[in-house]
Amino acid sequence: MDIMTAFKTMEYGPAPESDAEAQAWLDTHNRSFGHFIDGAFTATETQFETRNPANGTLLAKVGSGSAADVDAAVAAARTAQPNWEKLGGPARARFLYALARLVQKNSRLLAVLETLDNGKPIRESRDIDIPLVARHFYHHAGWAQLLETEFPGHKAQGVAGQVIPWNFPLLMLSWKLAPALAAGNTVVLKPAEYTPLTAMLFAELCMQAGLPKGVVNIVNGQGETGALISGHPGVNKVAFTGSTEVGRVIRRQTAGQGKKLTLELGGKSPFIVFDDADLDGAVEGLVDAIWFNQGQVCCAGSRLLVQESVADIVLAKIKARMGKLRVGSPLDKSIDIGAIIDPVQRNQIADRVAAGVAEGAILFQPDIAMPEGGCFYPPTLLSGTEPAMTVAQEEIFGPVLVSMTFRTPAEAVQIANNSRYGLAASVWSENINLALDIAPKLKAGIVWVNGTNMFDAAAGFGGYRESGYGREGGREGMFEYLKPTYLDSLKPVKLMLNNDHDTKNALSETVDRTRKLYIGGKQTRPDGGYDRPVFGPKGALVGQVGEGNRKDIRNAVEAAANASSWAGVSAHNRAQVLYYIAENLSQRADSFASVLKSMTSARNAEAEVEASIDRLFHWAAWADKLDGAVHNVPIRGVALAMNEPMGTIGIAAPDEAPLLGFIALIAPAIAFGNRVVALPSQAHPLAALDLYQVLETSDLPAGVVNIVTGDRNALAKTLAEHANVDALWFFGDAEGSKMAEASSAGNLKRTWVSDGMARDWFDADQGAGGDFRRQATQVKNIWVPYGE
Ligand code: TAP
Repeated sequence: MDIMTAFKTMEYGPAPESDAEAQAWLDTHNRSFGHFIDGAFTATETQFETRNPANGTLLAKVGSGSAADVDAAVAAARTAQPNWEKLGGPARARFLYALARLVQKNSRLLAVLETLDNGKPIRESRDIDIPLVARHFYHHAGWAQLLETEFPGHKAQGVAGQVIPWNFPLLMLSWKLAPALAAGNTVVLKPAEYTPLTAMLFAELCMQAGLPKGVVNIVNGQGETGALISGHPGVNKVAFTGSTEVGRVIRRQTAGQGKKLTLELGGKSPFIVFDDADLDGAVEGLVDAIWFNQGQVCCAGSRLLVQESVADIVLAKIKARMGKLRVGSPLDKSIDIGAIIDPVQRNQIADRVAAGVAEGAILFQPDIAMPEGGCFYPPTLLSGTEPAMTVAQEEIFGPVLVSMTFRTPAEAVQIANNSRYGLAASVWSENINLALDIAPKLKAGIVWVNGTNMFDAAAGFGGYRESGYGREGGREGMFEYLKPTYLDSLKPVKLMLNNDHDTKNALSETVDRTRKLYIGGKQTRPDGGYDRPVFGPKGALVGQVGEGNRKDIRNAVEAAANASSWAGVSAHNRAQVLYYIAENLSQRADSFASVLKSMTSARNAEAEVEASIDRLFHWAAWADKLDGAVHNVPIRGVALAMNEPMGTIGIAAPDEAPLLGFIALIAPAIAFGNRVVALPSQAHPLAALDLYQVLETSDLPAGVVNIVTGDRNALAKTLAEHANVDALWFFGDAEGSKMAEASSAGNLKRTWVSDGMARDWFDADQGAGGDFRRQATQVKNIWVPYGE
């Protein structure tokens, strides 16, 4: 036999990693864990089992967190929080650094324990998960060090309640803990029920690092325990990673509780291969996209979109490559695909594949050796699928690739965006012009060009649409655990409904006409045909406005959708439009001041108009200055953080400062390329409505700003429920804030609510600070590796 034949026919020998140390560690704990609360391990009454998915053996029993356990953990976190924050960033940085070092020192034990508990190949836990965990603590030690100078005017949220899934157990823990601790929060975290063990080992590392007690609390348990944490009144911030379904439950549960919420949810990420791509490279990328971690990856490239002209070649290459994948013991260092987390999950994968075949997909599974016993599923390809099929729309969360074809770049974008999700996307082309043209058009929080599944602590990770909101990692991730200091000093808003006067009152002289709605660049009669009176401070009727209803909101949202080209207008041109609006408002300043005076007793009407003009100048100035960033990620290449508009934003403007509050909200929204459907102050709507004359003469395209008057909370509810509204800003009463958050759960739109507090709209921070810029945009990270 010659050497070549020997190489080709040689069988793999097993290359197992020893699990002796990890088993010994479990034995030192008698294979029994409770929780880690207030710096100590606690015992629990009820426990559940955690098993090795590769062979079904029992690894340990773990405590099931009760309401009392969660109360104790939250109390410990609350007590510890002020001192932890007072320690200051540099002192916290030392602790984060110590944790990073301890993770590195214990990396092999952590990797083996992770593989035992989760079933992922040791190659991945050893070379990807655990090094990234250390990287996260290092990176955030840096943010702690720089906190005071880089995030002035901000403070910690308080206690963070965090719930994580089982697919990257320790990595998700690090994504949650590191920024929270760096920002000065204390934490109550629940690991997933299937994978609690590395979190328990991490708790030991916290003790070794001398972390003050109560700063990190880990409560084990199932979904109910997670719900006890996210709903707990002592928790100020909830960070959740998991399914979109549970994300929705948590959004509704926490509505109106004044908690900041970030959701990292599911995905059905497209993997787009153009005909000029390096096809072998793309196929190798695909292995990492869909067979990494058995495909149990939220950002898995699970939807292959391949250009029709090369589809047959690519599919043949994929099938050949699938025939070389090795499925087997996760502790074997030469294994590609390990075990599925649990039989429940495996059965779900099998059911979804069967449903796909029933829908007409063509099934391919390679003829490769499968392990006996254990929880395994073969690499699978479903080809010939159509975008509307369930398997092309719904997450399978397993090693199953769904493929379809496209003809033109425009069609690729259309199919890629035909999803309720928007987590990640991969674009493969040797034509950099094409790749960089496609990337911004994809509705996804992360785009990898000629690569896939690249992660780093310096680049934010998170989704668009129903993949959730908020970012983990990078500067943007730090803001998720901070809040502006002024928020603590706000006073509750005074309700000014202004509708309990006698409508028979004679119209005062200031009333000249009934103001209509403003939809799609036109003044429109309300659909219902009714008007509502507007009264002055002494009860005199000072005007009439349209009584908008659901239909008017729907028309306004449609008009906003038709104005989507506004996002593509250059920032310079958007700035110019804002300058025109300011100029035109300034020419009519007197008439706006007199309308303000007619509605309110405010003595500062002139000042409010002046401040409104200034605010327009402010956002005109910002329009072309909200630069993105080039993140320092450890690849040969760049990760570009681009600020993109949210899309259509529903805005309910406040009653206090009825003109300035309205302009303070719509100006930043449109400055950064959004369209708005705005509800002016319910009590004092006239000045905002008079703006349409200003807008019409300022070159603002029709549909970019739409104004609907009426019952604020009822109209805001329609906006919150509308699937084509991408974000909702609500500045009104506490009840309306709760409604806005709860009703937004349908399409998981991002909300920004006032929780019933009134801000000082004249104040530069409260009325025009960094929050406005961040709320008006979402960050997309585009990874572009380079070099031959
Ligand atoms: P989920 O069922 O959503 O579980 C995630 C976590 O939430 C688990 O700890 C779970 O506890 C807990 N939980 C369940 N019901 C809860 C409730 N009502 N309130 C609070 N917590 C609750 O997801 P999974 O099956 O573990 O993970 C798979 C999903 O996560 C996939 O959809 C995947 O796409 C997504 N995922 C997303 C990302 C990012 S970054 N976007 C990352 C990883 C995974 P139990 O463990 O006891 O069920």
